[in-house]
Amino acid sequence: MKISFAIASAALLFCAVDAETFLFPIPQEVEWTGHAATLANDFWFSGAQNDFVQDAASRTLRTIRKEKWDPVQVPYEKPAALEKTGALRTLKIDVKDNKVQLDMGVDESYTLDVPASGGSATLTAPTWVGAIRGLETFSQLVTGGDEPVVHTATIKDSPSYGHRGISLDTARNFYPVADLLRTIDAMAFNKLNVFHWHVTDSQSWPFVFKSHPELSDKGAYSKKETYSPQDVQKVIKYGQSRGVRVYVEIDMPAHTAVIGETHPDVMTCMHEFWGPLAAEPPAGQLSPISEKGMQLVQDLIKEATDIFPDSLYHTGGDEINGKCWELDKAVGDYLKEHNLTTDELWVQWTHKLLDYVNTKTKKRPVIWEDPVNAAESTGSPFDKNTVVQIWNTPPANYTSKGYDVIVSSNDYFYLDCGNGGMYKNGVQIGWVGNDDRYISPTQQQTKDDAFNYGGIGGSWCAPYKTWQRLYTFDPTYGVSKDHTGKVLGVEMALWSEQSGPTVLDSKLWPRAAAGAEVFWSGPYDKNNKRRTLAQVQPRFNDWVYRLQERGIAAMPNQPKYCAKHPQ
Ligand code: CP6
Repeated sequence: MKISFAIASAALLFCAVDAETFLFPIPQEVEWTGHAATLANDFWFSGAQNDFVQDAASRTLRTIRKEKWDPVQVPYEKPAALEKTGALRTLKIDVKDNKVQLDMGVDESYTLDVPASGGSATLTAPTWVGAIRGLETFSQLVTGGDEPVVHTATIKDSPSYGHRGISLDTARNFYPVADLLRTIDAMAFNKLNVFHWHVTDSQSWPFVFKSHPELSDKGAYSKKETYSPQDVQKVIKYGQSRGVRVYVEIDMPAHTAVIGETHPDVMTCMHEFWGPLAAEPPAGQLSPISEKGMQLVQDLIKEATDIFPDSLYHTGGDEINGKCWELDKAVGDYLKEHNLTTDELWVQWTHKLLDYVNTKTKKRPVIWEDPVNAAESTGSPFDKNTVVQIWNTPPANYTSKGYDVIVSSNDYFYLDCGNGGMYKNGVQIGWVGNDDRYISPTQQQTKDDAFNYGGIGGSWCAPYKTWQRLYTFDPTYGVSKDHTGKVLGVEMALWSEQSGPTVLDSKLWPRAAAGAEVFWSGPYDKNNKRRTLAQVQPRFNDWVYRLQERGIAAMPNQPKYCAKHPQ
């Protein structure tokens, strides 16, 4: 008994070479059987109790019937060399909880058992969301194009981080709904699960609010470049059925100049000369002392939080400009009268906004790190229920103060880097590498990888963030052991000053896939070793072809020559 067990597991080990894994992101545990099953003509799924799972099953079937894909660079055994052991007829789906809300903390784990003998496979998951992740993996087990085979294996999988997102700015340039939906598809292929919709900014207001239609009437680039309530529902539902949460950010009090087109009385510093007054033109910031302004803010939050089912709501809060308020007559007088600094006034205003979210909506607020920093340094910290989205500083800054965080370090995850500097009226408005900081001092452990693989350059947007650079990130780097749970996850950001629908896919993919693997599979392997770039490279190259095959216009990683001559 013992001996035959030992032989069996030795055989399993023999077949379970890492190199055979062409799955992406790599599952936590895979045991290959070394056999492939053919796909029966009448292959079908059974047991799906939930509409989303049924939809996912139909999509999976379409994908595996249509897809013409074989790994070319990952060394693997071609099906002909494997002993084909029969046809796979069914995938039995067994889900415990078909009703759970798609939300923070939902269990996404699954077990997929595709027996060497074919016949019937099983996908077991505690929740329907896990089943959707498992179906994605199942689709990836199929190779062979016209004569598809299923590589048989037992897979146990679960995410390393619960919040694995992409944040998209749809205000600087507009993206049609179809582009958002395709992005959600690609996210689901990569097991990403949060779409952070940065839907408004100073330059345009595409989101149609029923309570304030004037904002998009006057503030959208055009009537066409808006998101109607129906559009928004479509995006939310599309995400839901793919296990992708959609949550929204209405950025305030900065990044709001466009509100001035219809509500000039609640704004400050709406000046043509924007240089010292805003991070980029146009200038204009909500007044922190206007009661009408606070009422407008609350109307918008009320409506936005009613529309989006997710339990997170993003309150924005980044990049406020103190001068903008100091130079405003009413605000300037107020500051003097109450003996306040602009930071203190900003923090007071933000407390009001967060109180509103906490008491009048059922949401948990997310906020950019800037106001949290101001709140902590002025001795008026926010409720620790507030989630901090970090873009500038190390996560430990906030985890050590008791906050949960979402990490979006700009020197790893800002994917927008585009056409070099932008100029207005002869003044450079950023987006060019102008200092020689090559990598965050908080991320020294990845410096060698960055050097070796071309991650050197300036700051902010520049340099272009290579997939290798994203891949070398550890979300909990520098966070003390007992605080790692405070890192809820990571978001990669596509700001759109120099991005738009024509470049959406190629800016996101395949780089966001590199991040996706780190967030799902974790930066470390089973032996607690860093997954190296050399290990992942062939599998990543293959995955790019598969994404392209599935209709994502991912940027090529290499000449096709390399795929034809893999060694
Ligand atoms: N827009 C908004 C932006 C940025 C932020 N907020 C941004 C800042 C610096 C860089 C890239 C983007 N364009 N609303 C900061 C979170 Cl390098």
